[in-house]
Amino acid sequence: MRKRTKQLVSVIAAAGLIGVTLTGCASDSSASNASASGGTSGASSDIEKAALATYVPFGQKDKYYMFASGGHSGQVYVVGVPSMRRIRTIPVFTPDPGSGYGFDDKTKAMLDGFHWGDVHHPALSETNGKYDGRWLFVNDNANNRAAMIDLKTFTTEQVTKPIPNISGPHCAAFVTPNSEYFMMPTRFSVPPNFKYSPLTDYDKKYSGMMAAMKIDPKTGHMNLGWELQLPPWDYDLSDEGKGPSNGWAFITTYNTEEATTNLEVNASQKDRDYTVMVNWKAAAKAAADPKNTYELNGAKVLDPTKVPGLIYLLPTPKSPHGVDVSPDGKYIVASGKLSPTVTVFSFDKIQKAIDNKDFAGMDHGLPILKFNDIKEAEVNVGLGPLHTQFDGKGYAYTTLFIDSAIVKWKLGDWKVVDKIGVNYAPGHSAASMGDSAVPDGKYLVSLNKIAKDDFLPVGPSHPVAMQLIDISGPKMKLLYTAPIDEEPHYAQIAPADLFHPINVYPKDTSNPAAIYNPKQAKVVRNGNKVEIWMTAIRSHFTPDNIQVNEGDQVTIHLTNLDRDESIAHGFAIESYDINEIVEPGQTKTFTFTAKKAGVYPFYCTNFCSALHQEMQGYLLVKPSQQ
Ligand code: CUK
Ligand code: CUA
Repeated sequence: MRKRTKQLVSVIAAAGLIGVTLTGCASDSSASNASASGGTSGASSDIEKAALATYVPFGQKDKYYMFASGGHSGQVYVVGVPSMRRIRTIPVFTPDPGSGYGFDDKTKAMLDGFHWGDVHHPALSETNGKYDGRWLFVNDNANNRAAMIDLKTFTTEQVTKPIPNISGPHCAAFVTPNSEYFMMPTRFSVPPNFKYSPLTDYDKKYSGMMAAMKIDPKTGHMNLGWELQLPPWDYDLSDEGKGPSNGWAFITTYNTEEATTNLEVNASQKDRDYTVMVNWKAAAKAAADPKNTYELNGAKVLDPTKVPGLIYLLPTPKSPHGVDVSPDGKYIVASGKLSPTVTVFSFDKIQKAIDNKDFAGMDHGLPILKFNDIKEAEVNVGLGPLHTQFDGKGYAYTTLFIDSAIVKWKLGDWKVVDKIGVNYAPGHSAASMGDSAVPDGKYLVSLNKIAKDDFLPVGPSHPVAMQLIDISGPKMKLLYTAPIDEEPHYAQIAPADLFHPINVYPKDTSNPAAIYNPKQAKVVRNGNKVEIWMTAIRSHFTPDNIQVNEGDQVTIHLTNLDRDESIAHGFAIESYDINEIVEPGQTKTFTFTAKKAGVYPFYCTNFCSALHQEMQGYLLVKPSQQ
């Protein structure tokens, strides 16, 4: 208890509150056990309460993992909630010497020469509409790729090759409720595979596309299943149906004006664009029959005008951005970024309208439903609504980009009940378990775009801010503001007990690259190819001197024999632009050409023991005789 009192004193001091009475704090249930609503009874001011509600003392852990996109950093951030401490950065589309990602043969091949990606929407794998803690999927808006992070190791296990025919899959991603698919609808309309066509041919030669990435239920690896051709519009975001609407996907459009220049004016002409509603289960079925698809750059593509019933258009005001399905699957909430309202559609009414075939007409051969038939409500939320989350208790939370606020409103009576200011300009927010069928209504994190005066200045560009909000009571309470690098567009938050990462890589005696005894270390030469099986263990590499000839192609299989968690070894060769990291028990293979003759020390880059500095050796590269 004594220790805890001290810790509490220091957090309160950190919050600038020295001098306040601490009676009751230390003997209360621990700060991190403070639920989002309670457990702060010893605190008197709001700041004090907020400090206690977010402080996680040494020896205790956060209650949730948050997985936030790293935007154009090409990474994913792992953040503990409620402390909001960043606990890991997972490189996905970007090389990272800190973990050796992109340096070994496997991850180098995964990155395939690319140096970055644009991660927007992380999506956890699901079973029965609930996060299952197995995998995290992300999109790359810039290079049309998808990636899978294995949550046993918190490392990227797959980066796909660019998917044909899609362009900037900003609209991704959602995972279907049983992780059947990771859907990647495109943002831009382009001629398939970027084939040159003048913009005057936009309406004929350009098209949108949704790629359905089939997820292997055992490994989490994705393969392109099929694609669905879409009209030449821009597509913004998507969400999957749940419960009654399971099997459907909802995708917002903008630029149904089909402008190719000056979009900020030309794509804002119409009062309504669409939410495109896709029957993905029917599409998957149809795609299985070859007579329904055509081949396009190696993809099986469905034309929705040839297979009726796959797509319906829901008129949606006005340049909608986000679309979110309520946890019970009954309502579809679309946010018109140029309108001060969100539009709520009733899935029930949509089904009735489809059954009655009561259409307002067709656009690009696709039936348009009548707005008034399917609209449940228009909720007056405020300026610049972008994205909506839910708490599972009947409330929705919409970010207002222009108002710099989050509004809470009630499903069913469609009234705003609370509003909280954030600093500044929130894009998405993420609620705890918010995209699942069972949000738990504890926390909401506002992912703000512009920080300005939140943190110590670090030059013209400030860190963006993530703000933790307690949503467990009737009023939202701001708890904490944390800086983060560019740029968490979106995040998902799941309870910590869902995840069981490994501590040590299991022995794999079937892996020809792995050896588990320094005595098995060897150097095998085959022409100008040199293959080295090497071990690392505190504090020695075997072998620690390597002799090769200038121009040799050198492959090193490095196994970390240490089996204690956290004992990783590094392997850097001076002047060779190589750094590898092997986790406990792990084997990695990396290849380089011994281009420079001479003597180059190699050494362990990861501090591993008191004799870490002794963990070194020499690469001797013999000059070629000329
Ligand atoms: S987006 Cu809407 S604010 Cu989901 Cu890429 Cu960034
Ligand atoms: Cu091994 Cu430092």
